[in-house]
Amino acid sequence: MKNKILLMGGIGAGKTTLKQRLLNESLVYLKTQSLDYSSIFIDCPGEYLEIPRYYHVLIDASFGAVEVWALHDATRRNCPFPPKFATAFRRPVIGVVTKVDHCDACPDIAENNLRKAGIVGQIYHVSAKTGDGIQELALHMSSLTSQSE
Ligand SMILES: Nc1nc2c(ncn2[C@@H]2O[C@H](COP(=O)(O)OP(=O)(O)OP(=O)(O)O)[C@@H](O)[C@H]2O)c(=O)[nH]1
Ligand SMILES: [Mg+2]
Repeated sequence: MKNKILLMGGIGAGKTTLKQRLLNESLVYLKTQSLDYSSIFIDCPGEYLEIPRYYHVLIDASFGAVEVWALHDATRRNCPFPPKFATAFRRPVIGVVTKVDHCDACPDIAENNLRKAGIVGQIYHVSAKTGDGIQELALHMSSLTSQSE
C-alpha cells in the first residue's frame, strides 16, 4: 500500500493509540521505538518531533505518505511543533487534537498551537479512548487510502 499516512506528534501524543483505534485493534500501550511502516500508517517515536536533529527523519518519511497528520495532545499546554513546521512538508498536513475525553483537556489551546504550526486545513478533535470524533476521521482516512495510486 503506497497511500500511507504519516503520524507525527510529541512523545505520548497518542499516535499509536489512535492508529490502533482506527484499525479496530485493541488499545495496547506500546512505546514506539523506531519508524513503523507495518500498516497504512507510518508511526514514529515522538522524539523525532521533540528533538530537532531528527526533524529530517519526519520530512523524509513524509515522501512515502499521501498526507501528514499532526497530532497534538489536548492535555498539553506547550506546543511541540516549531512555528510554521507544516510548511516544511511537500504533502498536505492536517491537525488532530487527541485525548479530548481527558479531564485536563484544553482542545482550544491545542488547536491554536496547531494553527501556529502552520496547519491551514482541517483539524479533527478525537478521543481514541471513548471514540469521540473517530468516525469522521475514519471516513477521511478511507478517502485517502482508497485513492488510486
Ligand atoms: N485519556 C486518553 N488517553 C489516551 C488517549 N490516547 C492515548 N492515550 C494515552 O496516552 C499515552 C500515550 O499514548 P501513545 O499512543 O503510546 O502515544 P504515542 O504518541 O504513540 O507516544 P510515543 O510512541 O512515545 O511517541 C498512553 O498511556 C495512552 O493510553 C485518549 O484518547 N484519551
Ligand atoms: Mg507510539
